[in-house]
Amino acid sequence: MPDPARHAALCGQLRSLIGADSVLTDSADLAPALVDHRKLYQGQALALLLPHDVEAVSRVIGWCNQQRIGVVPQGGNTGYCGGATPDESGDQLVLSLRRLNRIRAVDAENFSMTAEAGCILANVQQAADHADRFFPLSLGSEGSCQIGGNLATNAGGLNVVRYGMTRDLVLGIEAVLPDGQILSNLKSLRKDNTGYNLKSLLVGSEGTLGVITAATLKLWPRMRSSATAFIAITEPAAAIALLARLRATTGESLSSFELIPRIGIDLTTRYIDGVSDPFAQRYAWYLLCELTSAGSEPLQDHLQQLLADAAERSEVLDAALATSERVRAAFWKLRETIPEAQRHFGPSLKHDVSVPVASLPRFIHEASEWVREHVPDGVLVCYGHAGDGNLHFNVNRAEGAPSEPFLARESQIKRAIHDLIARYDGSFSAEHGIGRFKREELQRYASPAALSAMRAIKHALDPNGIMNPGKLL
Ligand code: FAD
Ligand code: 2HG
Ligand code: ZN
Repeated sequence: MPDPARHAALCGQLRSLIGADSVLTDSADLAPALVDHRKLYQGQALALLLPHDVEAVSRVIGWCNQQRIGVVPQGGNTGYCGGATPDESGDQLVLSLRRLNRIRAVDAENFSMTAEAGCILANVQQAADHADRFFPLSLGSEGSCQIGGNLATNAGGLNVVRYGMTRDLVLGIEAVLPDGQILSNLKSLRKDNTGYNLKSLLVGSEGTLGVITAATLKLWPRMRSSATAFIAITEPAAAIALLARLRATTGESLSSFELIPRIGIDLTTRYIDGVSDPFAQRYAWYLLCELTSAGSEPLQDHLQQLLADAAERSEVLDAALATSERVRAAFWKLRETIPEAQRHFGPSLKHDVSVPVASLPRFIHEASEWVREHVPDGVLVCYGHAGDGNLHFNVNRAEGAPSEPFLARESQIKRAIHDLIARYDGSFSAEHGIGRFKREELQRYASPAALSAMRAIKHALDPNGIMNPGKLL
């Protein structure tokens, strides 16, 4: 049971530690921070903390460690696994990074930038652009997720096929460790083999090993030419054949390769304003593919030639090349709003899975057959980052079907899909992380050696278990 007198005393101490304006306890202020983006979890909290700088974060975490109070770091709260939501006890603190939102430096010559954790991803991209540089991390949530949240989840997104996940985009990190110490390593070095790689350990640790407060990020030259195509294909196997040829012939310029099913177009054209089908005819599967370059290669000609060859092999059925920035943006809007359209359509079960790229068609076939046979009240909405072997193998409730019996079978459906993924040597969490949502999955599918190493790391850095308790492990 929460003890109001104790809570009031603790909040009083917090106010003297980081300032009264940084400790919110009013229920209206707290409400948005207590529920996750998918509305799977509704938590309670002692207070919402809004520190102004890394020193204040350090004071709070050191104090929480002494008091044995759990802290839940929160970025843009767009995560899919309930990682940024406090538990139901009302004893935890939510620590929002939103006031740490300064771009500290952009070094165009060194192709690097130092940004505080609370910077919105779109603002980081924009700051790079202003310096004639490019920061490649791109997600549908980029207008609200924070770079600290991207680092903490090791976010993937739309450009991984070329640039890698968030971990591959980081040169240095600043973080507050669970005992309150500030780990400050914002060096912008490309080479630095000095001991264990703490930066890589903190990236993807989902707030369980410390609070990321800033990072030095890699930048690339600004892209000057691009070729974007919306392509209708016969089947997923054609996507993988085309992917291999694109990679082999375009060198490094392939930056996105997204698979979209027919239902992705049906849902977005139905629910999202301004989305239209690029073709007059209906097809079963589509690709959204983009080549980019900092130089002036004739990417459009190259892509057109490749698509013509693929059409001769009967892999490609139709293709629309973006002839203007407006058309390109429309293609991307269709892809990026599939999650939102899915939400309008009704409840869904999400499976963020990956398999080796070459196994993708076989997995889609086998898993789709399973869904067809075993989930008659569900509709498969399977799309994603095919260039990385990452599918959002989601199942929506079929129109008109009752929600309750559909949702009641979530764990049975999840088990079947994740067991199949394990047989493919795949991952049950390709890019969204573990949080609270996939904790049991980690226990089931991770090897005993991996689990005991993870527990040992957690215990060594956070012996009192104050950082994001109940998440990941
Ligand atoms: P939050 O949701 O606030 O937090 C996520 C986790 O990180 C929590 O465990 C939290 O405790 C921890 N955390 C946050 N900030 C810090 C910090 N500074 N220090 C330590 N821990 C911290 N994800 C992808 O990978 N690829 C996609 O393509 C993608 N597309 C999306 C599209 C939409 C429309 C939406 C809604 C989400 C999408 N996501 C995607 C999921 C989500 O946006 C990412 O996981 C994102 O990286 C989360 O960032 P955030 O700032 O919202 O973090
Ligand atoms: C995407 O790729 C996101 O659009 C969200 O990762 C996926 O909602 C989903 O399942
Ligand atoms: Zn995704």
